[in-house]
Amino acid sequence: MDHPRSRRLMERGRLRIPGGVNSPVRAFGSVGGHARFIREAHGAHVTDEDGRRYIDYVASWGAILCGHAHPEIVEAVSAAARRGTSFGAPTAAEVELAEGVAERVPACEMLRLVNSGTEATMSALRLARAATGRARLIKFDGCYHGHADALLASAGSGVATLGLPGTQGVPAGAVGDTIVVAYNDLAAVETAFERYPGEIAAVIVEPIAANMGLVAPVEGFLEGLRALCDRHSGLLIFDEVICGFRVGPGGAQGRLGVTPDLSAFGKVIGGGLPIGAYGGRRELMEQVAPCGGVYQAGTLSGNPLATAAGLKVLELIGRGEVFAGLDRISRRLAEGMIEAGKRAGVPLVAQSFGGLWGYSFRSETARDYAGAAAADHERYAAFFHAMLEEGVYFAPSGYEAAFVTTAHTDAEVDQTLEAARRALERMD
Ligand code: HOZ
Repeated sequence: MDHPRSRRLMERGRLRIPGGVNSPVRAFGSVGGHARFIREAHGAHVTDEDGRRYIDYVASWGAILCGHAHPEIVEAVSAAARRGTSFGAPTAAEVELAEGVAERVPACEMLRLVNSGTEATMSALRLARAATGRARLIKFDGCYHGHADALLASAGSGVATLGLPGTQGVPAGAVGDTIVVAYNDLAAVETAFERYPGEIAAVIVEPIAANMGLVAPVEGFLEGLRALCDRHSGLLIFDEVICGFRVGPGGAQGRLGVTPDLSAFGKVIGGGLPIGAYGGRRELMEQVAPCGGVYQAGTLSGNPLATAAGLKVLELIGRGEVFAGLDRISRRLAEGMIEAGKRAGVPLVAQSFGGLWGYSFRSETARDYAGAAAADHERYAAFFHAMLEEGVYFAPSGYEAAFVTTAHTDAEVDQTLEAARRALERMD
């Protein structure tokens, strides 16, 4: 099926915007074909410029938890806009949002709002380095923590999608203190701590990895990281930009029962508007300027539209059994996909946590980047296009996760699984 308006927009976009997109994965580079330009989105659906409507499992890469254009969020943002879109001065809503997060995530006694997940992880790392007086950092192969230089070593998401060995423009010195080990490999973390005694400031981890497809922590992994950080006086940073307030009301740390020293958030807490946040214990956060000497600032930080949306999301997830509902819907999808794979004789694994789920074309669940990379990404591309034709919009890369919102119902699940069965049965 042709998409002339999207096609023309892409051609025009490419003349003025690198690749025609403002974030690389959106260009459909690894799945082929051309991106769909989205005109509008409501509930569980997005509609492209050619008028085709899709069930959406991208959900703005996890930023949308309550469905697109949720009327109460739209109203909260509209009301905030009528009062002014940016003041560059503190507002009541910023205090309320910090209080709202602290109430739900006790490890975040204090919180600093920024504009993106990248800013949140970058700032948390700066704080960890200052607080420990150490420079080195351990990160995991395939985890993506935004595009700050020090964190762009062996990153997942777009870096993995494009198969970039490293990122041009990042000098060796910027990643010289970044130690990369395999996800779920506690022994490698221990070895790194022993190799650099007293030098490792922090271990940064996605507690549920969602930038190499979906890779769950094996039992004991996060607890082991906690213990190693304690033993070696390093800080544990949870990057909850994707999983925060998506897998449970207390973040992934609440659901998984492991408490980090610092946490980074984004996406859900902005209700679809640009936001990020990092937080932790008072004695750590008070090292951030103006209380302490760790400088970090931003003109639009704590933006009134983003905080209005974020506060409304926190209110909405406080009503009723939101996460039980998300768990049920995403479990149905994951189990249904596994079943569809079996019926079609296609190796397929899938798993789910609240509003986060994922599937991958391989016969065993991946536990690290090597496993995620070994999946059949060509098959992912073929399935992705078959599903697009069926009216289902997944991420245009097998290195991303899938999302559901509170607007996804059994009807969307049924439709998706029927489409998946047809698409898989057509595959060899
Ligand atoms: N690669 C990011 C998601 N893991 C952002 C993708 C986008 O916004 O295009």
